[in-house]
Amino acid sequence: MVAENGNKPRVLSGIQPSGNLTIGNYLGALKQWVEVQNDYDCFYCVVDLHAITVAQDPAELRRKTRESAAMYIAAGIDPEISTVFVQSHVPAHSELAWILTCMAPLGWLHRMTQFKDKSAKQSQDSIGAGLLNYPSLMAADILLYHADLVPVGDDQNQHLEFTRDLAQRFNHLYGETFTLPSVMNPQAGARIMGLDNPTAKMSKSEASENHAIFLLDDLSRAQKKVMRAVTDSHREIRFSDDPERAGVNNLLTIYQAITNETQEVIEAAFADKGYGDLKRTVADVVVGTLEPLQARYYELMNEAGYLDSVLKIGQEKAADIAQDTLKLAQKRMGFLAPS
Ligand code: ATP
Ligand code: LTN
Repeated sequence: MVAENGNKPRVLSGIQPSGNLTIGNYLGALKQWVEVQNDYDCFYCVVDLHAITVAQDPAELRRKTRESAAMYIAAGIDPEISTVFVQSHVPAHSELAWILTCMAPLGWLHRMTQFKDKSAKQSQDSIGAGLLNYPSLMAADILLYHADLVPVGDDQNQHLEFTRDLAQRFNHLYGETFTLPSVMNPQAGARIMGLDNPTAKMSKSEASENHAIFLLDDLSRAQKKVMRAVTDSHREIRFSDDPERAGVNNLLTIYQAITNETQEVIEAAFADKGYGDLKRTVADVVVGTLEPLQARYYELMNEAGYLDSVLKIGQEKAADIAQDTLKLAQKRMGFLAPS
C-alpha cells in the first residue's frame, strides 16, 4: 500500500544510472532524500533518459538502473512512504521535455557549466544534442510533479535556476501551469571532491582508481582509498577554502556530512592530531556508513520480485500525476485533444 500524502508539499529528485553510486551521491543527494521523506510527498526517480546523454552500454544501463533503485531503498528510502520509479517508465517525461526543448533559448543551454564540462571531455562530433538539451529534460522531471523542493548537490543549482526560468516563461506565455521549485542543498556535503584530485567534484563516471568511494566498494578497499587521499604538506587540521588545502578540507567535509557535527567541534577534536589520525577516523565513519547500506542492498537484491514490484507501483503513481500535468501543458499550448 502506498501512503496518501496528498496535503504535503512535494519533493522530486533523481540520480543517473551512469555508473556505480558514490559517497558524493549519498551525501549530496540520497541522505537528504531520506531526511525529508516523512515531511514531504516524495518522488525519487532513476533518470535513465539523462544517462543516455553520454554513451551507455545497453546491458550495463539495465543493470545500473535496477542497482540504483535498490540503492535508494538501501540508503533508507521507504517505498511505502516515497514513490520510487524509473524515468523512462513514464513517457510524459520525454513528451514534456520536447515541449520545453522547443521553448529553451540556446543561449541559456550553452551557459550551463555541466554541458561545458561534459562536452569538453568529448570530441565535437561525438557530442549528442541530448547533452545540450539535458536541462530541459530535467525541468520536465520536476515540473510534471509540481515539485516544491528539489534536494540535490550544489552542482545542480544552475539547472534548478534554469527550470524556474523556463517554468516562468511557460506560465507567462500560456497561463499559470507549473509550480516554481526551490533547490535544497545539504548543509555539509553539497560538493564532495575527488580523493585523488580534491579540486574536481567526485563523480561516478570518472575512471581513475582512487577518485571515488563507491557505495558498493568492498569495505577494506573504501578504507584504503581514504588512506591514499591526496592531502598537502601543512599540518593543521581545519576547514579551509584554500585550493592548496582542498584535500584536508574534503576529508573534514566528508566527516562533517556523515556525523552532522559542527565545524568547531570537529576542528577542536582534531586540534592535536595528524593527517594519519584524520584519515583513519574518516575511514571509520565511511565504513560505518557503507556497511549497513550494503547489507540492506544485498538483502533486497536477493528478494525475488521485490524491486520490480516497487518500481511498478512507483510507475503507476508517477504516471497518474505526470499525465495530468502533461495534458494541461498540451492544452495550454494549443494541441488538439484526441477525440
Ligand atoms: P556523472 O558522473 O554520471 O555525471 P554524478 O556522480 O555527477 O554522475 P549525478 O547522477 O549527476 O552524479 O548526480 C546525482 C545527485 O548526486 C545530484 O543531486 C548531484 O548533485 C549529487 N552529487 C553528485 N556528485 C556529487 C558530489 N561529488 N558531491 C555532492 N553531491 C553530488
Ligand atoms: N541532473 C541531475 C539528475 C536529475 C535530477 C532531475 C535531479 C535529473 N532529473 C530532477 C533533480 C531533479 C544530476 O544530478 N546530474
